[in-house]
This record gives sequence, C-alpha cells and structure tokens, in this order.
Amino acid sequence: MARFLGLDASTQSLSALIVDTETGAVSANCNVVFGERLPQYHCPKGFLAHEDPRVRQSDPLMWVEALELVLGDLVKAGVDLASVRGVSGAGQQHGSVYLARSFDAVGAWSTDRPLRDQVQPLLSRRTSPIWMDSATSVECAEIAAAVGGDARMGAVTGSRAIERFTGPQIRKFYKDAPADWARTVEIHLVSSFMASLLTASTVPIDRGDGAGMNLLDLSAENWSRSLLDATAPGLAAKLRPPVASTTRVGVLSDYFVNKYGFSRKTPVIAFTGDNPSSLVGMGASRPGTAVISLGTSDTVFAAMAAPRTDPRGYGHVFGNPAGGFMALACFANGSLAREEIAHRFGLDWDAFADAILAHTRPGNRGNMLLPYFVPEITPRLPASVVRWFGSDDFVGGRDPYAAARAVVETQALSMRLHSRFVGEDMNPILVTGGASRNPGILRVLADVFQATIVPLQVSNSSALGAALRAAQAVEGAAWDELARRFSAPATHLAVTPDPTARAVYDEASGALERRLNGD
Ligand code: XUL
Repeated sequence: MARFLGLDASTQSLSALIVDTETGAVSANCNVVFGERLPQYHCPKGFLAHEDPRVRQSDPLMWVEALELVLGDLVKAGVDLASVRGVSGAGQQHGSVYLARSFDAVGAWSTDRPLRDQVQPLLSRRTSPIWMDSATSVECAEIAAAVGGDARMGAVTGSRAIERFTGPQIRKFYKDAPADWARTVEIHLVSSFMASLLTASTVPIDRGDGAGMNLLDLSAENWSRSLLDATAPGLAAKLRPPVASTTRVGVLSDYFVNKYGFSRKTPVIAFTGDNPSSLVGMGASRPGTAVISLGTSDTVFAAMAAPRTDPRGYGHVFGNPAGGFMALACFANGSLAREEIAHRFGLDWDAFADAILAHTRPGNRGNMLLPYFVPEITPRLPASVVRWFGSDDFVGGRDPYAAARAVVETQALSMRLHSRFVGEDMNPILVTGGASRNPGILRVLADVFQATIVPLQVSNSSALGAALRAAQAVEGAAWDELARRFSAPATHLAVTPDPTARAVYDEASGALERRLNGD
C-alpha cells in the first residue's frame, strides 16, 4: 500500500486525511474540533477571549493535544498507520509560536508523558497570535517606514505591512515583552511548529507560508536582511533559512512510532500554509484556475507565474508549493459571519440554503447587510461594522430569509470587488471548504461572479494538498497526475450562473462600494 497522511491545523480544528496512491482513494478523514474536544483551552472558536477585539491569540498547547487526538482517532477508525509512507501538513497562516528552548535541543520525546507536557516548558510565550489579530497597526507603520514605505514592502515581500502578518506580530512581542523576547531562541509558524512536533527537531519554515510574514524577499527566496533588522533586534538568529515546500525535513520521531504504530523513519515533508496547501489540493497549482475557499476566513486565490502585487494594497503573494507563486485575497468575516446570522435567526444549514433558493431572489429586493462582525481585513475595517439597509422588516430583524441571502450576497460581492488582482472574468471557479457543500451559497457565488462554481469531491482541500505533497516528495509523482486522480470535481454539485442576475449584481456591486465608502 502507498499511503500518505496530510494534516491541516486550521483555526477551529485539526484534520487528518489519508490518500492511497495505488487505489486512488481517500481512505480516512478525521477532524478534531477544538471547541468540542478541547474545551479546557477556552478557545471555542479557535481563539482566547480578550477585552480588546483586535487581539486574537490561541493556545499552542491546544494544537499539540489536538495532534495526539487526531492520530488517536485515525487508529480508532482502524487505519494501520504503519502503511503510511510519508507525512506532510498545513497550518493556518501567519500565526506564530515562540520557544525559549529549540526543538533541536529536545533530541527525542519521552513516551512516558503526553507531548503537551513536554512542549510546555519549551515555550517563551504562552499564547500565539493568530491571523485574526489586528492589533499591530503601529508596528506595521514602523516597519514600513524603516524600509522605505509600503510600496517597497510590497515589491520585496508581495504584501504591504499587514497587521496579522508575523513580522509586525514579532515586533509587537519584542516591544511589549522584552524579557520574554530576550529568552526566545526560535520562532515558528503554526505550520513549522506542527512539523517540528512530528520530528522532535527544528523544522524550517517553508517559502509558501514564509511569504505571509512580511519578512521574505520573494525574488531572493530568503529572509530580507533589512526587514529582519527593521522588525526586531536579534530576529535573524531566531529563524532558520526558509526551505522549498517539497523539502524532506526529517523523519517521524519514535514517540509517534511507539504510540500510534507508524513505521520507523517515516519521512516528514515541510509543512506549508493552509491556502498554499489548498492550491495543491484543488488541483489548481498551474496558473489559470481560480479558487474560492469558504472557511473561518474566506479566501480567493490562484497560482501566479511571477510575483505581481495588488495595486489596491489588499492582496498578497505567497509561494506556490508546486513552484512559482500564488495570489490571494483574504476576508476575515467568513464562516463566523454566516454562523452568526444562522444562529441569530434560528436557521440550520438546510434552512439557510432554502432561504436563498426558495424564498428570495438575486438582489434581495434591495436589502443589504454589511456583515463585519469582527474587524475586517478586506476591505480594511479596524472595528466591527454591522449595518442593515432595506425594508422595515429586514432592518428590524424580522426577515430571516432576506438575512440569510444578505450575508452571503455581501460576502460574494465583496470578493468580486476585491479580488480583481487574483484574476478577472474567472470561469469556472473551484470552491472548497465546509460551506462549499451548501447549494444556496454556491447559487449566490455563481450569480454574482457570473461563473460556473465547481466544488470538489473532497471538501478539505488543505489536508488533501498536504497528503498529495507528501506523495509527490516521496514517490516523485507528477503534480498534474495527482490532481487528475485526487482533485476530482463533484460535477453533480456544480452550479451555473443565471444570466438575468448579471445586471442586478452589477448594480448591487456599485451599491456595496458606495456603502463601504460611507456614501
Ligand atoms: C490568509 C489568512 C487566512 C489563514 C487562516 O492570509 O490569513 O486564510 O490562513 O485560514
């Protein structure tokens, strides 16, 4: 058997998926939801409560414990982990973990104690800032000013200075907790942290995810010396040189061999960001295919041959694990906003779809909602903005059907408005993530983008991408062949656009732009 394990450490859960390259099947798919399985960490939606809504941090030990749970789930599901020939993974992007003792100093994990208890004493910072954090505007301005401004940052790193990116987060930590900064010997992204747990050694950050730090010089394929210096003193010594996403970074620690039954010396391939991994899982690693990912954050992305920055300053350039680059726009109010409306109006997901498909029409009779329950990344909204426009019933919160359509329409219109740098007139568009199974949401996306929307058979494309990256690195399989076999479209769920909705949404798009500008 030729099995490969892909892990995805995302905002609200950790999932594991196994592909079998001999049979072409996805043979296991487990998911540990933090809020359900690990309530003792007080991160019901993946982050800790904080009085400042701009501060969003998580507990890295929760991710460690989730790793053990998900491997245990695979064993309970009857998976023989001895047949796994390679492991890779993905992590929510930008989040960072700070160590006072290097993973390389660990040598080996002891099988006598849970991993969590062995990782705890390594940390120099108890919490990890994650991608939802927006508390570093001052640090962004300081870093950009030190290197010649945002345009220069964009040209070097693919993004202007961005609050959630790791560099500004590192600078804030250095300023707020200088003693803890001085104790820090090693910094990880969520992705390289998870990989280091598996090998019990320091795994470098890969270039795909490293591009989300405001530290990587895209053309030099290495950290930018001037950005390291502008971010925090001594930072260069706390980061290993970044590696290609296809790098074999070590073998599974004996801890996992003894506890979960993996084979000795199972290779571990560099972990990357969830979006770069998803690009591979969607079979979209060649330029020309756009993807919409509907998760805690919604993202729009596509492969890109050469780095090209977003003239409007919203988008980013990350590394494409299959080579080259990818363009991405990120929307923070993704599933949390959809869940908020579903919960507020007592709609389950079937009723939510029904509200869109059976009870409302494109344009929502002019009813529109600005659904920014948390500070938004795209467009930039530093505080929450929730505003209702339209009929008295809608504005008064008495029209659940229109409310369901409104949140999805604004999200889709905003994606259309703000993702032009990713690609114009994208058609078809592939769609992934939990919400990509909801026919109501797919209908709105098809009509707003006037494009055929195609979900895949596997909806966790990030974990799938990780498993495929492991297969590619170990077996040398071609990317196109892996995509053909594993990233198959679920054609029966594809939705084609209604041409009569085009004019309605052209007008609604203008209305949204005016409202976002406060007109
Ligand atoms: C991308 C981003 C999010 C995270 C969490 O820039 O911030 O999509 O990767 O999924």
